[in-house]
Amino acid sequence: MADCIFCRIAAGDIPCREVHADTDFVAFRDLNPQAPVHFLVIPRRHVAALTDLTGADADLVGRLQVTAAQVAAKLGLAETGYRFVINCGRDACQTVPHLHLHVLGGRALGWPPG
Ligand code: DGP
Repeated sequence: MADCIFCRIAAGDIPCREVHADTDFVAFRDLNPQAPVHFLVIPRRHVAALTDLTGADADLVGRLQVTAAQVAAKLGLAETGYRFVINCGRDACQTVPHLHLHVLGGRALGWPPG
């Protein structure tokens, strides 16, 4: 989608600090990091939000999480741990309407989240 910022990042039209790229997913550092390590994993295919997923997307979402875990390990987070976050919609503060998985680590994270 031409007007989607994450589609444009996936297409290479907007620069990012990439940490992983393959046929289906791109991972890059968050512009506004909330932890010493904070990256996003997105599917190249445009999906606006969790609410748009169907059963046909189960494999995509599973591989999204496996990819995120592998990148987290590559960045040294496997031993100390990390958190996955997917914000969906207004109440969860989703600001970019392209499905993205936040991976946060590198410090002790508080719980419950705000
Ligand atoms: P969310 O609130 O879940 O929609 O988070 C969107 C995140 O995307 C937010 O933490 C900031 C990040 N972000 C927004 N625009 C850009 C961008 O152009 N580049 C990068 N690297 N991150 C971005």
